[in-house]
Amino acid sequence: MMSKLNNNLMAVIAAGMLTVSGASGAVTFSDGGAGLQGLLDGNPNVGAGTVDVINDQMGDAIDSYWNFGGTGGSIQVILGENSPNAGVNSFGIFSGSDSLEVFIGSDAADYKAFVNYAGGSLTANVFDGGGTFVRSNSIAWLGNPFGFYLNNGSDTFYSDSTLNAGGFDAMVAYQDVPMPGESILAFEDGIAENGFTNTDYDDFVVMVESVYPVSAPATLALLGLGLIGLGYRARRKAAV
Ligand SMILES: [Ca+2]
Ligand SMILES: [Ca+2]
Repeated sequence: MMSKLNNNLMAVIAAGMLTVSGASGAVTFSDGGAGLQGLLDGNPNVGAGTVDVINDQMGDAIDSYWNFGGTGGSIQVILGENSPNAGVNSFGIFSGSDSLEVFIGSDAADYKAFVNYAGGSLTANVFDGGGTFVRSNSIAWLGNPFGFYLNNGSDTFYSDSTLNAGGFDAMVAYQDVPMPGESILAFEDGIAENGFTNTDYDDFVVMVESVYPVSAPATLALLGLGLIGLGYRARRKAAV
């Protein structure tokens, strides 16, 4: 009886560790991170040395879904696009089957979008680098939480890796850089370029503000249960 209980606990521990390990794995850059690092270091909104593209990664379990801050608004700035798809890339927010396009291919780096959720509607107001209003886009919206997507004209990549072909991690995120409340989202649109062989994650990069990643309570609960199980196992062995 006790042996069977231990076996069950160990199975839970293994499942929990697999979940945590797979979910928190960092993306691997085909260029060692040089492309994205250079883009961020060279952008005045970020600044050289502010972000370490390898060590500052938020982790895939954390960057899948997001909430608006208390004000219900967010500001988004295009930091750069290093992709042959830059002219057609479309970036936006999704929740379930709903989606709101924020930036389109003709938008230049330094464009900004103010996204507001009010009265059951989500609205993106887009401005050019000089602060001139460009357009507004609005849809009915059920609210938090939401994910981010990038469409390259033929394929759509989601911040939730489980929605991507092969579970591909198409977006790496960095939090609290350079200011608290700001995050950087860096997309890979490599399917159209070279299959998955080009993973430089500098194809579409934006800074977001006043949006916060949703934690992963299910994953943390599994880890907690696993740790409890390990402690129990250790005591049993010590007793013998
Ligand atoms: Ca990710
Ligand atoms: Ca790429």
